[in-house]
This record gives sequence, structure tokens and C-alpha cells, in this order.
Amino acid sequence: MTCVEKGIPYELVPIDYGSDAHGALHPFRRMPILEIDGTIIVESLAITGHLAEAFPGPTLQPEDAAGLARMRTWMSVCADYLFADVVRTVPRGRPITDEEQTTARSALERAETLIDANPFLVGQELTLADLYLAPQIANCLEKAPALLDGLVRLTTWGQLMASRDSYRLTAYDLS
Ligand SMILES: N[C@@H](CCC(=O)N[C@@H](CS)C(=O)NCC(=O)O)C(=O)O
Repeated sequence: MTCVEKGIPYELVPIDYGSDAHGALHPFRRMPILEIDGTIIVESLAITGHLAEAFPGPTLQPEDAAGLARMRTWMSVCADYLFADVVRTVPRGRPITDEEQTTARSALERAETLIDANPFLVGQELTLADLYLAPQIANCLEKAPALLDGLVRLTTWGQLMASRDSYRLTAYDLS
């Protein structure tokens, strides 16, 4: 999504997940991994920050200190809490248990309280915070859409994100 928003051409390269070749690129054998001009960058925080800062186009980061803090709060919330309690907790391919539902719903309700009246998570412009949260909400909508019932601010923001090319062009196909 960051590449699309910045207008940076990119290619998705398949990898033998968990293999030694994967470990040579990312010692913790996770994704994403960015190869750029012969350099490998791992971890979403570093990758998205590098793409935002090293290329022309929208900055995707607020210029004021308070805005930056708010963006980083969201990125931290996504990386630590929503990733664990929603993305990792909500199963694919079997019904969600009551306990999983409570864990995920509670995290989403807490995230909802962080959304204000602005269209994007940090003000009037799209930032990396939106690009962190959008795939997590897409993942939730795919696996257990009812988890978002009644969460009006998250849903409204999600609809705004879903209308963007970066969202549509990076949607994954499970078939
Ligand atoms: N802190 C890492 C988390 C990376 C991560 O856990 N990625 C997931 C995919 S979104 C993954 O590789 N999962 C596969 C696994 O845990 O083996 C980042 O922000 O890049």
C-alpha cells in the first residue's frame, strides 16, 4: 500500500516461507521484506518509513511533533495490540470461539476510542498509521466481519480506506 500511495513501482517476489533462504533475508523469518537497490530492509516500521522518506511524492508522515506522536501511537497500537489480538487471534477456516471473539472485540473497541472526527487517523491527510491499520481491518473483515458491528468510527474510516487504489490493488486472493 505504501508503494502505491507513493507511486513507487514494485514487484512481489514469492519466497519459500520459513526456509534457510528466507532466514538469510530476515533472521526471524517474517514478512514483509524489502529489497531495494541491492539492500535488504526488514520490519514494517523500517520499510514503510524508508519508502516514505527516500522517495518523492506524499510524505505520509505529519510535519508537526504532535502529529508524529499520534501517528506513532497508532503504529504501535497496530503492531503490538491489534496484530496480536485481532490478526493473530481471529482464526481462518473455522468458527471463532467465544474467548477469541472477546479478545478481538475488546481490542477493536479500544482502537475505536482512538479515532477522532478527522477523516484519517491523524488529521486530514493519509499517513503511515492508516496504512498500518487498513490491512488489519481488511483481515478482520475477511475472517469475522461481525466483529466490527456497531463500531461506527472504525467502519466509516475503513470504508474511506477501501475506496483507495492502494487498498484495492493490494487485496489478496485466497482462492
Ligand atoms: N514486527 C514485524 C511483524 C511481521 C509479521 O509477523 N509478519 C507476519 C505477516 S503479517 C508473518 O510473517 N507471519 C508469519 C509467521 O509468523 O510465521 C513487522 O512489523 O514487520
